[in-house]
Amino acid sequence: MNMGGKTPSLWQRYRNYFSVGAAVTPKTLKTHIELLTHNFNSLTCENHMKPSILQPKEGEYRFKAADATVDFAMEHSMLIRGHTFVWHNQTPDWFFLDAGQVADKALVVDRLKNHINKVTSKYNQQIYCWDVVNEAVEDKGSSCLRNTKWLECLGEDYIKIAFELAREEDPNAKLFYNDYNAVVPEKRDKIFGLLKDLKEKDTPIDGMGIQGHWDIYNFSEDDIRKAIEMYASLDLEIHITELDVSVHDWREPSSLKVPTAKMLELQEKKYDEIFTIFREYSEVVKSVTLWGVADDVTWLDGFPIKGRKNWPLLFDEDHKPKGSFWRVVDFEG
Ligand code: HAH
Repeated sequence: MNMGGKTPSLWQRYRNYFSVGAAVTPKTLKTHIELLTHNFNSLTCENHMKPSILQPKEGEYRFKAADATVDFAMEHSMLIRGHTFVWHNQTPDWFFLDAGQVADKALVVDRLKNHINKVTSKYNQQIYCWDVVNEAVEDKGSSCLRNTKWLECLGEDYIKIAFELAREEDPNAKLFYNDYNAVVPEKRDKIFGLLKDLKEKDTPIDGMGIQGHWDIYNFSEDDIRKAIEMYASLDLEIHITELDVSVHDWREPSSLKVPTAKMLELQEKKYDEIFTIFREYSEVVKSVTLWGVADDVTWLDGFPIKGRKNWPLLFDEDHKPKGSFWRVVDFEG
């Protein structure tokens, strides 16, 4: 594509389809400014809006890093996706304890309400949607809900309760359920069942967040299509919330310091296919967020294998557009 020497802007390329976001850390907000402002019109805090950071001790709120992200987004007219209120990780134990014992339901609900109230009243004009509940569904086996402290303290209704509190506290925000492996048939069917049940019980839920932590090997276009169609059939908006495409098979060890040509070639093909599907479904897919900005800073360097370098994003370690980037912006229209 000839752009007269200028790299096209991702978000402008997609302005007729969906918003294009990136997850940021307090560091990348400073080190990746050019890429961020040129390519993205939505931000998610990778960690800094999680309960363990916003309220590490009861009543002690730490808004500094979240504020910096919100200020940056406002300055550059970007949207912000809020991530997250109810999750089994990065949530301090005090939420669930009362004098060393498991707290009763009323107390935990009250704490969740206070947390949501404090955060949404601070940012209510700025954060347009929230991942209210993250990763509540069990990957394998017959049980639907993951065994978590939320489930233990609040019972099976906890997801509905969380959405109701969020709606009450921030009536204007779009409220999402968010999960990984959300296109894998076994888990997809469970998530679908959960969402259907929530809708039937008039739960105020607006959307489904498909995380999209995918890789270059295990991939089915049909699974992605089918999942989008199923969730959308429940009258839910779809966001792709945490997209990255790992160049490694899940737990395959690697000591590579640079990606192989083959890896990059497969990755380009995947990104091309994925974004082609998203464009096809842009009636329902309203936002696509990459889980990071460029390959120099990615959570996948530490997950699921610590120290295994990965290159899952659209910009390389020097912040240059990769082949995958060019494939994503190269389409008619
Ligand atoms: C996500 N979990 C979380 O939603 C996000 O908050 C975190 O920063 C990184 C990833 C993904 C995940 C997974 O893909 C497989 C197993 C557990 C968790």
